[in-house]
Amino acid sequence: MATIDEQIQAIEEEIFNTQKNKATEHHIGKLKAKIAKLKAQQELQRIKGSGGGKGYYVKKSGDATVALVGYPSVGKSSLLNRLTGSDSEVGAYNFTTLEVIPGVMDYKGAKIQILDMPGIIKGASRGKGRGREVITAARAADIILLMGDVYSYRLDVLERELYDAGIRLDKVPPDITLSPSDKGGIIIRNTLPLTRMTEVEIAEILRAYGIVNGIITIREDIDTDTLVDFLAGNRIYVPQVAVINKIDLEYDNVRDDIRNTIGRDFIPISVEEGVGVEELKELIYDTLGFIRVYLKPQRGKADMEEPLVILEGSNIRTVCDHLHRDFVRLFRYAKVWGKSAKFPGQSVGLDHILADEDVLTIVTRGK
Ligand SMILES: Nc1nc2c(ncn2[C@@H]2O[C@H](COP(=O)(O)OP(=O)(O)O)[C@@H](O)[C@H]2O)c(=O)[nH]1
Ligand SMILES: [Mg+2]
Repeated sequence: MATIDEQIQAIEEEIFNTQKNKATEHHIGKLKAKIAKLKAQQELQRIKGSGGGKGYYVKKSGDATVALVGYPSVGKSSLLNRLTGSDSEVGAYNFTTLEVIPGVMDYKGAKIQILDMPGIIKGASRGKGRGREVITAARAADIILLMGDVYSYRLDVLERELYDAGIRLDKVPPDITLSPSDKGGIIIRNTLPLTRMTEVEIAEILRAYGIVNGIITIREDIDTDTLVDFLAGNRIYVPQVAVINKIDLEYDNVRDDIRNTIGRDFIPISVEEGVGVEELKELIYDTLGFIRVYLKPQRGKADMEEPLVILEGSNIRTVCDHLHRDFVRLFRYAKVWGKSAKFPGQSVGLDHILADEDVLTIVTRGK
């Protein structure tokens, strides 16, 4: 039997060789849906395949996690050591880092966990090298730091590996909603013209995912991949920061080539000489987006000197976890003053989302 890759290729050829007109639209839609389904199958195999072997589980510590993803020997371990003062083994040869090594960077009151990972190589998303472990850790990160150096700077290839593992960099989830129903077929509603997919294709892909009835509302000009991302539902959307290391070694000659190749902003750094490292810390901090929350004891004044620094979008539960693990268990309610409160001193629960400069009192049951 042909492999999934071969089957996909055969269908792609068939599409390529089919005249595109009204009469064949339905047929092509079906073929595209078939490809979408095969890709989904392939992914499932990958995920199952990664069930064996030892996966890395790095306990989250700190307020946010940054995963260093890069080729072997670009300076990931050196950077971790420079940012956090930890001691990750630095080697002059490939594959020095065999496991995920965490360190914590203290910056402007935030504790940011940095994960040094084994170098990623082509085929990582299919489990090559330590690919699986890297990808598991990367999926749990709040930021992915793509790292190359003046010799290995194909960050576009790294991004492709992450993409194939379901990780979407600097993207937001598709603006699509689906309300399934028992009958009535598939109804497509779009709030703007769709230029990249026909209704037939959309319906076929939905059917390939087992959806035969329901209303799908589409609010962007989607393509097949975006629709499949939505239907697969297991994609990770995460911001990225890119660096190119070792600019102390020839940089002027390769600068333009690097720019053209990676097609995104990056910070040129030299870990060895400490160039660009402060700028990188700042960018990591800004990209993560932190807010400050002031704690006020039940009786007494808020501590306006030392805010708690937490990630934007955090709720009261995050704060409780932060303070002490008993706080969630003993939690009764919290009172909030500031931008997130409907009125000063509003009583809220664990799921309440906080805003910058909120003042917060947590009321617990007596122990
Ligand atoms: N010239 C130069 N060498 C560096 C720099 N950063 C790291 N290295 C060297 O590159 C090699 C690989 O570094 P390492 O941190 O182990 O890379 P990793 O495999 O990505 O973790 C080591 O010999 C480092 O000393 C840099 O900024 N400039
Ligand atoms: Mg290393």
